[in-house]
Amino acid sequence: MSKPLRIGMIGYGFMGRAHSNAYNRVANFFKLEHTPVLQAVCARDEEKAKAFAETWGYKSIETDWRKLIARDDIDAVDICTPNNLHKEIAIAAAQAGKMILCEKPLAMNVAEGEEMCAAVEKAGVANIVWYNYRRIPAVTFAKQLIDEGKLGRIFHYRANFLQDWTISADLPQGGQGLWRLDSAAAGSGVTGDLLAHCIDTALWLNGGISDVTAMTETFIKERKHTLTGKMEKVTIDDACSFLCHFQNGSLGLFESTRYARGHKALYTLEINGEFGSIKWDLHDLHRLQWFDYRDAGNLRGWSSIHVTDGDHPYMNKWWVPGLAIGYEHSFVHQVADFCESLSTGKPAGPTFRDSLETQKVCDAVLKSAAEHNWQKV
Ligand code: SOE
Repeated sequence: MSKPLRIGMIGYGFMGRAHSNAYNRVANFFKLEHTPVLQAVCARDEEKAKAFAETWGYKSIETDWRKLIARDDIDAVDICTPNNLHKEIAIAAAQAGKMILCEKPLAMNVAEGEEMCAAVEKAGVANIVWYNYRRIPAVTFAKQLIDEGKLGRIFHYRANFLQDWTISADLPQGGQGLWRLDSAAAGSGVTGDLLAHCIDTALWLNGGISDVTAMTETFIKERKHTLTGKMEKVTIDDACSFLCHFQNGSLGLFESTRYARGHKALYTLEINGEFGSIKWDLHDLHRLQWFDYRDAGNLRGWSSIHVTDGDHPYMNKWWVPGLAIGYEHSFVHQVADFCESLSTGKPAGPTFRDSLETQKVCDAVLKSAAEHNWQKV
């Protein structure tokens, strides 16, 4: 007998759509005891909330997030707002005893993240952060291979997240869709928006980071602010690169920018170990590039594993072997794992506590870039 997990979604942008799609799809493909029900969506603009509810099948709307949290027909709150609202909403939701699914990054900074962790842990409510790339089957498969020791000792971890959508100086900052350029709403630029994804995956695959040294740049110094109509200083990082040491002794190299002409969402990672290496690329997301030094010398070479077999992570839930799935499925997998965790009682990561570690790396990266030095995490 299925138990409804009544979702109250706050926010309705790009991520609101990705999450709603996942809630709608999951029960068609995964056998779950707890299944999401789209109970209410909340947006300040009533017409927009109604239109969103109609498109995605939410049963009702709210225009004040406090009212949504107070409702006793909501089990879980999904926070899809700009980052500056995560803390207040999450703490209020935890105090109201709601489970929480929070968009990434967890918070504006570590101090906020710590308060959020304390709130969910005190309330004892299930919580998760939407670092979705862990649940792309090829990335999950990489985790399996590493945990099985297939790469041996790890020497290098390299990741990039490259985009090019903010190169025009005419692009304003602030407001709908453009809050990512406004540090008052986003906290940081590419560090919290893009590198946070790379860091979450890295911590999951390769363990903790002990120290970092970083550089950031803001290429366009002033942009018109959508809300004030005035030219205002841009205080987000447009680009950020950092070096780090992992606790396992390996070296890390990370780069992210929104100024890499030609790249829309090129998230790549490469890990080099004692016995082999793996490479993955979001533009070719169902493939894992694999090199095994232990293969016979005359056969040794990079192979491209099509991660679409029934014995690859999540794939037996979808189509027949060989048929690929895409970006949106990572969100479906996250919902499936979250629902499953409610049955098993074993938390699905990344929890708020896990994501606080990512936040600590982000804060250390930004501090290092500001002070031109190495920072301990
Ligand atoms: C920014 O363009 C963005 O949408 C991020 O906010 C997402 O987290 C990332 O997955 C794709 O790029």
